[in-house]
Amino acid sequence: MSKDKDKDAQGFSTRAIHFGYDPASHHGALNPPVYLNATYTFESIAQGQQRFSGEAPGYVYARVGNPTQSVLEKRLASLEGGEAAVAVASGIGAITALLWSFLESGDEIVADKTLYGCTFAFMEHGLSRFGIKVHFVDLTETDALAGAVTPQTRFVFFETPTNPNMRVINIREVAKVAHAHGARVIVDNTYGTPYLQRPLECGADFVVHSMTKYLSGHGDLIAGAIIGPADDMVTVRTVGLKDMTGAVLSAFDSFLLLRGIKTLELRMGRHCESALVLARQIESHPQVEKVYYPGLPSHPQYDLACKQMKAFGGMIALELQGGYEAGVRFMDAVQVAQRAVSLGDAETLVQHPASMTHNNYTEEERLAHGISLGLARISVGLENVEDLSADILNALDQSVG
Ligand code: 4LM
Repeated sequence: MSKDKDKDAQGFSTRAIHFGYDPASHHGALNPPVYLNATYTFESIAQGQQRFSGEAPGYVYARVGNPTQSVLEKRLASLEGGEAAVAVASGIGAITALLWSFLESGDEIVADKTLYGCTFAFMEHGLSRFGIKVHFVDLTETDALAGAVTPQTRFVFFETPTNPNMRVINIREVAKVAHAHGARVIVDNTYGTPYLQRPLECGADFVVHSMTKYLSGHGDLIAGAIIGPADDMVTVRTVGLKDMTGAVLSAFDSFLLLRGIKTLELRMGRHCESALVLARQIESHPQVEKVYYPGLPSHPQYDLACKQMKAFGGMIALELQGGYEAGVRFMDAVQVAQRAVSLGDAETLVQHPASMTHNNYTEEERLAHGISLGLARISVGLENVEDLSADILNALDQSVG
């Protein structure tokens, strides 16, 4: 462990490839072995009792932890600059395990007005059934936060950039206001990834991820993570994960994530470069009404994005002049890009948020939360940018009715 602490000073990819694993302790195996165990043996009943009570270290049962998963958790904590991490079975599993660990009936949350559809459904329609109130405000206006926080506010929750409309929220400013009112800050860093931004270093208390996306990078698994203070992560593991959600990540998916994370820096570099090229081309296309990409000077939070993010990510949203019908024609016309939800894969993906990822908002909620019917979303993949550009520009030409 002390060896790993020294490694904190190493670069992002060096840590993404090595941190938290010592081959010498595993027969020299270059990659962490996949421990396919549901349960673990004890040398004596006394030893088992000590492990269960937390007096002695060691594994007891794989719903609580697994050695392959532990390597992944150490690596995630290092990359996000946090004390500890808990890996779980999905992004929604991460958000629910964290919140179920700490919330009580009567508590309140302030959340940004734009959230991934199932996160919104959990907060608006799920938590409200258990006496927890969620206030949705526009967190790009920090003043709105001060007006929504009450003595009952336990958490402030947001994505940045937001899914799907790419609003960028000032993590430092929100953390300042939240902390002044005794609330803790959770940032969903799925779009950003720890390579582009590290919310904990900007004052956030917790980071959550859908690791299904860029961290996996290959569209072959569903996973999530929570990163934060070590004592809180013990609570999340023993309450939110073990008892309240059971959302355990498999050892094999932990292995695949360790494999994917090794190339996160390389992949993000390519995603960001290609997305910036495409965003500029899309913005100057005559059929396009509006492009939402934080790397364009026309983006309302461009200056903030330049300061808060290392680059601007691989996600673009756009609205066409012909509205919804034109958007559908555009998405139906792509040939290299694939029509699918999810994001962060090698393949470029296009989808229609209003009817797909954000369809659990009612129409009124969707409009109130700033997600238009005509919005189309692109997750820019790793294909050659010339091919993507030809495909997207051709599809934009085809969007004319
Ligand atoms: C999608 N997103 O947008 P799991 N947080 C953010 C997300 O975008 C997602 C989740 C959490 C999409 C899924 C179909 C910012 C998911 C939830 O799907 O539970 O790993 O993550 O296309």
